[in-house]
Amino acid sequence: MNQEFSQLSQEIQKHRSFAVVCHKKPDGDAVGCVLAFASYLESLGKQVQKYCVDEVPSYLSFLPESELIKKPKDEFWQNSDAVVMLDCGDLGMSGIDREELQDRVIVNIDHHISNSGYGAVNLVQHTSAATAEILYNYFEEVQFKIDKPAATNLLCGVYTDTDAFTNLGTTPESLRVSSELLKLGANFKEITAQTMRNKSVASLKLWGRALERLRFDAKKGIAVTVIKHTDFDECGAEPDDTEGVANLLNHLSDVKMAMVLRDLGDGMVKGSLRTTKELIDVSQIAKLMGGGGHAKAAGFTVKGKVIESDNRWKIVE
Ligand SMILES: [Mn+2]
Repeated sequence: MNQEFSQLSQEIQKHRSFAVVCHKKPDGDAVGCVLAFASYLESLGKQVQKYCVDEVPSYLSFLPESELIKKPKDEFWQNSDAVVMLDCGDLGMSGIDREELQDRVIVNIDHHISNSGYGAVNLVQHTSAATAEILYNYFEEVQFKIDKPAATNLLCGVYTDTDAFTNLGTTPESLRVSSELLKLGANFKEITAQTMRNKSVASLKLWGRALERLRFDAKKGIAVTVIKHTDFDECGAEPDDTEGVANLLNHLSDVKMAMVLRDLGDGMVKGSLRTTKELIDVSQIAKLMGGGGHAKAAGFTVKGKVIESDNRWKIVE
């Protein structure tokens, strides 16, 4: 067995009770992994509780047993032997106070390139499209029998982290794993319906405004649009619906970088940057603006307001 897998399996044998945690603002990979890994630990007769500092978003509530994910700080949390961190690039991503994590055995399973290996045991593979892909391979090695609910949970992770198998994270391995999970009975229909075909009329109205205001600088290859704070009320949309706009702009051809500027209405402007180009790292641009993020998706918040001049959007003081 691969050394990292056997270290993980040995570490798990040492403990009796586990808190299984994912990152704050959980996505499909985070929630799917918590549920799948908890079911694996339960199959070994361990005591398990699933945690996240934030609620599971409603579009992921179809995932089997997602309603059992709690906020940390209960008695089980205080007394569990080990904490399994899933899909957390660093301890901060979990949203849990560092002090609360001190002196605890931490098991770190993740695919973020920035992961520093903060656990007592680390299973970090940054070439994996999703943490769920790593879990699948681990389960195969330790011969954990993946049932239908676990297959759905894991496939949801790979499917959402690859943006429905369209982003550059998608590899032959992620497709192989997905194919195996389908064979095991993952509910693909439900996954696509809930995670991709899940838009509200309100969010599409918001997208309509953003598309109408889209400006394209052909020389620089940059597409920019604006969402005003009054749009949310007028469309009945939620601030979360803005993320969808940024991803939508990734579908434009001949665009090197797409940017959504959100006028927050309190003198601040929030920018979301996206690219699909292999050689472009938008986190560097976000950093120049005092923000940060990933190479393909990043953001910043600055003081100012957005105005239009010369058919372009500008942030002014
Ligand atoms: Mn992930």
